[in-house]
Amino acid sequence: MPKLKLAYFDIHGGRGEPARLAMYIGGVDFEDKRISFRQFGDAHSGFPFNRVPMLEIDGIELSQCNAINRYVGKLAGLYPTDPLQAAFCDEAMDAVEDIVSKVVATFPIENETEKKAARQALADGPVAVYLRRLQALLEAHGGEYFADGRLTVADLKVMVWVRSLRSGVLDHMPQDLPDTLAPLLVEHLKRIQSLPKVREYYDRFS
Ligand SMILES: N[C@@H](CCC(=O)N[C@@H](CS)C(=O)NCC(=O)O)C(=O)O
Repeated sequence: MPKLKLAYFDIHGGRGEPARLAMYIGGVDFEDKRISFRQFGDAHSGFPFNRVPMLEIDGIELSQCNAINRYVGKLAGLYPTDPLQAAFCDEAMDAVEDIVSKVVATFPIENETEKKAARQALADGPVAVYLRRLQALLEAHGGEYFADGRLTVADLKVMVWVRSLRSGVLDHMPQDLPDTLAPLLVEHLKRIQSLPKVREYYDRFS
């Protein structure tokens, strides 16, 4: 097994969290390098594309969260071997990436009125579209998991996003959007969160 080090913010969410979770669940040994926003600010030019997450594999730097998710998913046994199931897994992960990028684009807005308008437009438009479509994908693939009829990195990525929407960390984004628009995603979230290894992972931080 290569020596792995994942660098990402010290938060329970975001683009690096699914890979951390996948490696924990799959018993893949890795160094969990958590960095503060300040440390990132000082050192961002040291990361590929000036961004995180970054996974070091025997010293080789790998960027792009879904590439990292696929790689660690394979090591952890949480990525389908069947090409079509792998495509379903990618579809869900890339959809989350689309919508996360749109939400993150509102972070730098300093004017509160403008931020509120931008977030409300997202809630009424793309966020609603992505929640509904992800729920439809879940249903189309049996209702329990996004691919392969079992837990994959896609479930972890969707779970992390839905949890962050419901957490209230995003000002002006109604927290109840997943519950009202995509209740099956909320059931999915609760199911994934109740898995023993996932509970164990989060218990370490409380
Ligand atoms: N396409 C990249 C996006 C990475 C990204 O934008 N990461 C954010 C944190 S979640 C970041 O490093 N932002 C710092 C910045 O924009 O300066 C990926 O999929 O990993």
